[in-house]
Amino acid sequence: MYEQYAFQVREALKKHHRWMDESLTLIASENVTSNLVREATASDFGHRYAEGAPGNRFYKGCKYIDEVELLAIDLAKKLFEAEYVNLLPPSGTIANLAVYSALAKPGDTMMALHVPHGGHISHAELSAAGVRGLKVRPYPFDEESMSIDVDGSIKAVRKYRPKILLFGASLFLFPHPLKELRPVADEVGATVVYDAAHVLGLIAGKRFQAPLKEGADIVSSSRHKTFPGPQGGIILAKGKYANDISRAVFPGLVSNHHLHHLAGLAIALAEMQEFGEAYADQIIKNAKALAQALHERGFDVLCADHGFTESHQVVVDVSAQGGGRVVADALEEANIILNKNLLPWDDVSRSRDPSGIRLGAQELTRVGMKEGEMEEVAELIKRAILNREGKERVKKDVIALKKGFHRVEYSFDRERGAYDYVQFF
Ligand code: DSN
Repeated sequence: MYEQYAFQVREALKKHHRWMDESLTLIASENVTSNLVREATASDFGHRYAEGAPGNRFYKGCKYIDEVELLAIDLAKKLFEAEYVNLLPPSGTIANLAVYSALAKPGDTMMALHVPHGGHISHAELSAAGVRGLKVRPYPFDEESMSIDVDGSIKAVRKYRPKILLFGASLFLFPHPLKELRPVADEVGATVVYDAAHVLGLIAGKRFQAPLKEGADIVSSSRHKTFPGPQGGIILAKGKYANDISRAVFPGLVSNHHLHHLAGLAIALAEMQEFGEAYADQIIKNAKALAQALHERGFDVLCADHGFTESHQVVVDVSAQGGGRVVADALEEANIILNKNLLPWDDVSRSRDPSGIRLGAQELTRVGMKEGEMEEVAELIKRAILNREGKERVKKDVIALKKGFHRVEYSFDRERGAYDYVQFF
């Protein structure tokens, strides 16, 4: 009697796959994993428990899980040049909460970016920072260059004497001033934390910035945005934070980590060792090309005087076209998938109807698109939004453009016979 529901789910998955297959996927926080990674995430590891550390588990049956976890730790330490690695958090937000728990107690102050300036919700009192009882003070921010105001922040740090200086963002166009603000962190005894969720793949590819070398003590992150792993979290740190972070994660916030995702992560780490530099390079080239092409077609792309972007992201003020909600809805009808986004001048209460849209080039780059295709993507967006052409006509051309791009590049799949990432059922 209930079998129909099982098949309903399967049908929905099939339809979703087909839709994504025929879409230009530009959400800046997503990516596609290779088939090798997907095979690992569908493995028996996903049925098992392995609380504790490799070689010292509370469960039996962990021989091969230990092998994979040790390999993943080793690969992560090498790739990110980190003294300590924790791969257990199931998400970036839990990774952040674990770091807050390790470093601060309720009532302590943290400085972070205000959400409309790009801060992630887990940096805010309404989310993980508030769960830990932290008071959050925003960095002064320069809206024109979309950058943290260094002089203003030095003054603010001296005034508020935070326990944690948190860098990193969800709206993240340019590197953050770690070198510039590290001295004032030392002056007030603050620990410097960097949320690398959006740019972890660019960091792995030695592009953007190297937070642990530029002044961060701890990097906290998800691992499925520009870093193309299965969903989950990761913490990288200097050795002296190892015990506090380990305890905060287990037994603090995580009981069993997700072992199938751990196996997929190990493979993604190997992929990024091999292909990360080429991948990160192309992501940034594509983001710049997309920004330029949208700008030339009349869109108000942020930071035109600053080269638009140094990351995977492109941010556009679409208030003249009806705002982020209207534009994202219209584009979805044409199979162009991106998200509406608060811009720095939006009040946070406008999060459901903000002024902007945010585009990420990382996923289309992963399936092989280059600068030429970014021009075509910009033209399709223009036709749908500025020309107000019929969505069905634009969609037809979106599907035609996407047809040639079904293989996950920058992975070992190609050497193994390059099968199609959408053919899963
Ligand atoms: N909220 C996600 C984003 O930036 O899209 C990150 O968790």
